[in-house]
Amino acid sequence: MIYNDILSAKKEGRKLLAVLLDPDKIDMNVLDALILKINASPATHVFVGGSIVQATIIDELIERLKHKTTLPIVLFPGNPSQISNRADAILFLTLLSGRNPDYLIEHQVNAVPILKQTKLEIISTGYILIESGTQTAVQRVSKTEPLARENSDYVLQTAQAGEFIGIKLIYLEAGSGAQWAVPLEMISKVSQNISVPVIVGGGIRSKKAIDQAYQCGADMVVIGTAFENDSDFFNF
Ligand code: 1GP
Repeated sequence: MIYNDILSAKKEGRKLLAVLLDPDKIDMNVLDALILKINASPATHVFVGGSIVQATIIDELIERLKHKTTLPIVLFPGNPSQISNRADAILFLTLLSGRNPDYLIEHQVNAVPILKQTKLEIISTGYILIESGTQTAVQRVSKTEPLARENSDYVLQTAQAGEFIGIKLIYLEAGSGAQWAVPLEMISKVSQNISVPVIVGGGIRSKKAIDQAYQCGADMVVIGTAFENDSDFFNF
């Protein structure tokens, strides 16, 4: 089970790295070469998702990934149309930082009949969007405001509320291509004061930034744009 492995990794201090593939941005003609690079990289998981993606492209992408990599494929969906039976698991997201009922419960309810047709492992995830300099796609699509960078106490309070509700992971998100990544001090505060694993993503563009996030307590780091822009990004 993917979640149990994330828990074991946290316990053992084994840091995890997810490569995020956005089907809208991937050039399917070079996919095989990209997968080879992912296999040669330190990545431990492949996340698949984006804000607007069509389901048919997702199925094809995952099918091809499954043939060429043994890494777990985890859906990171923007909405219920992005569910594919071919993946291994799904981050079942609740946008805890926002106050838009569609992203707090409406999409989740609509996803149930689709999920019931699949064997996907469902991993309940509290998704917390943090202000990152410019408006990001998540903000635009979800019509919600991110939480302030300066207020890590409130971010922690939000993560703790998620934990009390019963979520299994906290995802601190600056947004894809973010100008500023999640503040390191915020990662420390949250990871030291909750017991579920912490994923951090958005605007992380260097090995140094990955390592700093780990040192501050991130259990998993997500890399999207840096690998999209440079398929040799992981040659460090
Ligand atoms: C976005 O956290 C992910 O949801 C990854 O962000 O594209 O900035 O790496 P980047």
